[in-house]
Amino acid sequence: MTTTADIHVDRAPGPAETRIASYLLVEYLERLGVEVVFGLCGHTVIAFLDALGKSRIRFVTARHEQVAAHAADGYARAARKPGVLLTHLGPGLTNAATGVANAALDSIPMVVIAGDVPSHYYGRHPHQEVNLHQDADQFQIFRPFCKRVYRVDRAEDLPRTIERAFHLAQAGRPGPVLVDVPMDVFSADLPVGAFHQMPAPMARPALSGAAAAQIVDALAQAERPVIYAGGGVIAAGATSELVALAEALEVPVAHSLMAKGCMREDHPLLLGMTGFWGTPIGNEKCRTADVILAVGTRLAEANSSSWDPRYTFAIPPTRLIHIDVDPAEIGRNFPTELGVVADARLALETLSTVARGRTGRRKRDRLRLEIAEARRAFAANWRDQWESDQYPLRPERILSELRKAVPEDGFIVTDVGWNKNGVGQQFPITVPGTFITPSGLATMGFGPSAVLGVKLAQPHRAAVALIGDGGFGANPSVVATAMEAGLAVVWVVMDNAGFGTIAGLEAMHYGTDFGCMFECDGKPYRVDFAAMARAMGARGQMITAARELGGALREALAASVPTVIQVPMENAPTPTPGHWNINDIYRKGS
Ligand SMILES: Cc1ncc(C[n+]2csc(CCOP(=O)(O)OP(=O)(O)O)c2C)c(N)n1
Repeated sequence: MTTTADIHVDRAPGPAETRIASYLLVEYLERLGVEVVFGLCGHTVIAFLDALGKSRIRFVTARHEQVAAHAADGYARAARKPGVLLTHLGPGLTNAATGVANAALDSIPMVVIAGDVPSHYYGRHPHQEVNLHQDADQFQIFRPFCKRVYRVDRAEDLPRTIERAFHLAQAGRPGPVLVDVPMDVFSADLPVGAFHQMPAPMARPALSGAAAAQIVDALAQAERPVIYAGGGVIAAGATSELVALAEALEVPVAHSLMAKGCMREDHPLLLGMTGFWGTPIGNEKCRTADVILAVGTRLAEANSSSWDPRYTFAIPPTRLIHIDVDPAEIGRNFPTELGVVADARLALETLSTVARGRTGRRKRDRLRLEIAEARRAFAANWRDQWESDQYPLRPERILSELRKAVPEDGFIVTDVGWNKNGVGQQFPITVPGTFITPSGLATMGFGPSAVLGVKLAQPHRAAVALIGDGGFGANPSVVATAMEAGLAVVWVVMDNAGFGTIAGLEAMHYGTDFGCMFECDGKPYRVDFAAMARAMGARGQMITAARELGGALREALAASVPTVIQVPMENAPTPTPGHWNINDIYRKGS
């Protein structure tokens, strides 16, 4: 008698042998090295979930698809591999859209697998389908921000489409790809060998020797050169190459928000962040540079002071050399003397090798001293605040306690608001990749969720989300998800009882904070997030004096369950050495 065991032992599959697509798909994901899928269920994806449940892949179920998407984004940043997100159709997909768009604008590799209505209902407008103006149209919702949106209309296209998705999410400039799968496709039969094609190993584009020599010449001969690093430098793992180039030619380094951590905070050639919330020396050195080498950056508005030549970049007369993996980034906002499409690590590696072999460059004897003095002078603005005992706390005191408590290799994940702007400007980061922030879309609600993925990717390192009460309130269900997933993350809620950054902006221009503060019966309204965390089974502590914060942080970092630390805070603005031209637009009427 033939047993089932006999069938599976040492037998090559016959040509007609088939299995259900979702089981083959999950095995393929395992072979791709996928270790975790983030998502939320729906009737369109339970065939896939059954297969996931029988696999080695972990499934982290969130209570809102935006949380799952940000967690997948955080995971991708900390694990340095694509995040994988699973969503139901219609409302699941639209809920996820913000999180996926956030990943897209920060060039984070992600594959989104979404269930859809059965393919044979095409044109009949079934339950939960997005179809108002086109039939079977839900995947189009992701079109403006995904590198590709695929709808799989035939089961036999699923293997090829998934392979394309993983290839495209990582190739060139990384980003999300959507694979929209009608639910009958998950349950269709496919030949057992259908998922045979793996994504091709890719050699990244390098810098030619001639271009490298030209760039090193320009930097060496310049009187006031600057290297301007963007998030592409961190994403490409190019920070040691960046430091090597800067040191070989004695060129100072300024950076975007996304590139914070590209050089140790105490490196004598580091100018800091540029733009509206940047540092005065960063803005000044960039504005007065004769040559700027920009690498892996969009030269985005916030970091470029709205491209106004009076503040951060005056190009021309500054000559710009721009290296980016995406040709679309080159020459968009500034005239560019030389554009190079290359991987940041390969380019900086070649440049540093050429630079080290070069003799003769302009002397820049006073440079390190000048940087040290300027950075000291700017830091003097908040030195007292770092020690301040006031209650509600000064935001700077929160930063200083955090810096003391979190190990250098711990992750600081921010949201938007004082947390992002203050950390970008004032918080020392020494290990590349430990600062994680939503830059391009600047999504309120990113930080509390992204930290889940970060901790999952690096379970042995500290992971702290520094966020406002607005950002935390956007989706407090993250605490329940962390409990279920066993993730001992820490949320530090900077609580100013409102959307403080916008309240401050409105107060500055209109003398009111209407619509920006949390109020109940005309009084400030504070949610007790610490008590809420305890109700969810997590730890929660409300800080009642500045001196409590350090101990609370250390206990939270040592705990094996997640902790919310709520810190009542003064709504004080972050210093703004740069410019944002929205401030020229507001007009007050009667
Ligand atoms: C989803 C989303 N909605 C609105 C905004 C606009 N916005 C930018 S900062 C901010 C306030 C954030 O408040 P909070 O999290 O409490 O931080 P704070 O500004 O008080 O430091 C808002 C609403 C945004 N960035 N994202």
